[in-house]
Amino acid sequence: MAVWRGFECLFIFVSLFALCCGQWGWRLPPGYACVERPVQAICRLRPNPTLMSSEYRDIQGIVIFTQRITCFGHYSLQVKINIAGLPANGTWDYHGIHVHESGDMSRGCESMGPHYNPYGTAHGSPRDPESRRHVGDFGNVVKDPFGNIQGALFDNIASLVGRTSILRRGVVLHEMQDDLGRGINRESLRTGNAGRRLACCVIEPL
Ligand SMILES: *[C@@H]1O[C@H](CO)[C@@H](O)[C@H](O)[C@H]1NC(C)=O
Ligand SMILES: [Cu+2]
Ligand SMILES: [Zn+2]
Repeated sequence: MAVWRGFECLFIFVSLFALCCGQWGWRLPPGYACVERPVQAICRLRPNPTLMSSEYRDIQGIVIFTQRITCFGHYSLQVKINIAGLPANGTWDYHGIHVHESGDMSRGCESMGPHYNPYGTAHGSPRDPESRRHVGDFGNVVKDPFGNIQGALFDNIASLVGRTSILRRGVVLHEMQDDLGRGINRESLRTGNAGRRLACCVIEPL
């Protein structure tokens, strides 16, 4: 009986510890209850005003971020992308899309800075490990022949919570395909040669 009581106590102790202190160094933002809940954010894409070419002036879009948070940490970030108004020129085209460092749109998409890169790593693919990509590297989305982009992706590195949160930073849609760090020049490991910034927005909590 005494032995069984011991195990029971240990079990209860371990359960309580897991419930209250299970975040293992990851601190819950203030006001967050220790229950699973979704956190959401939204970004409303607008055409880059500093871009001179008229073919990209009608871009409109929404990016919705959803992430489930528990006291043990967070689940991967779901990113839903819905964009219209790109050239309806009959071709399928890849366009790089990233989270950039700053939510500053005072000079259009140019003031949003480089890819969000809190760990000082090289540019890469969203499927690369944390040490070989930027936090902001979402890779490419595909534009259909009618000028629409519809997609959803999951990311295990970018997050809406914690010290390296992407909240209030920028989303930038590019003119060219992101080479995911596999290009032949130095720029490949900085920007993926994704070219000009067509549209952008600030990630706002929802
Ligand atoms: C079609 O539009 C895309 C931009 O989405 C552009 O990159 C591509 O060069 C255009 N293709 C043609 C054939 O004009
Ligand atoms: Cu970018
Ligand atoms: Zn990058």
